[in-house]
Amino acid sequence: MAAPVLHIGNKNYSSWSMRPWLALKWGGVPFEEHIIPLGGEGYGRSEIKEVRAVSPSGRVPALHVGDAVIHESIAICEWAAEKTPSLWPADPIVRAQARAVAAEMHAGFFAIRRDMSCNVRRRLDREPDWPADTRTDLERLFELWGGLRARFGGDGQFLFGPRSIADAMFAPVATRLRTYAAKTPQVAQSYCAAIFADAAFQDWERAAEAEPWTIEQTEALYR
Ligand SMILES: N[C@@H](CCC(=O)N[C@@H](CS)C(=O)NCC(=O)O)C(=O)O
Repeated sequence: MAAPVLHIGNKNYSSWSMRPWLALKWGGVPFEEHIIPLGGEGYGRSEIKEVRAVSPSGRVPALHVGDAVIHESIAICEWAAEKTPSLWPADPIVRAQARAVAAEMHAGFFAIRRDMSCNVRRRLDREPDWPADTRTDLERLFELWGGLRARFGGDGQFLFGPRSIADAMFAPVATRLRTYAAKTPQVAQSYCAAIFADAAFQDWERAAEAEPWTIEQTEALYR
């Protein structure tokens, strides 16, 4: 069978695409990627024609495996873990906790997602003055990362020690903290540094930096 194809958005802007892309890379699962530049006609309404053609939700990422289509970032990460179970922690209870925080990221942190739009290559000089709900999200994020590192980090550098899908889910958030110059506690800083030092993350980042496309509404934030 031909290699699965992961349809993704621009690497600079598509945080949801980064997550399964990292999980597949970390899991050593072979795949091809196909980038659909986001922005333009239909963007923000799940109505980009090229996305609709490959994804039933009108959103990327979507993984094509033979004639099956798997959409939703977390489902693609789970598919990667079917191939490479070590993408989740081995202990069933710890694994459930890793799934819980991955689900929390997938279903929550709305204010961070609203106010800190993913823009991998951008760097603000000064942190914006966040509304209360964004500050609450940031506090929860730092509490969550700090708690997991203290309880499960052990000798590893990631949330549950070695890299897991939980880290794939939070990796784009690390870039958002960097983009928007967010004041970050020490434990979160060293966690972000571990993400930024990861070889697969760096491949993604280099590609994001080299992309020719810009999404003006994201670039205009806090200008
Ligand atoms: N819940 C979806 C979210 C996917 C999503 O929102 N993707 C964005 C790109 S990061 C998208 O396709 N946007 C197209 C649009 O807004 O029209 C997932 O986890 O995969």
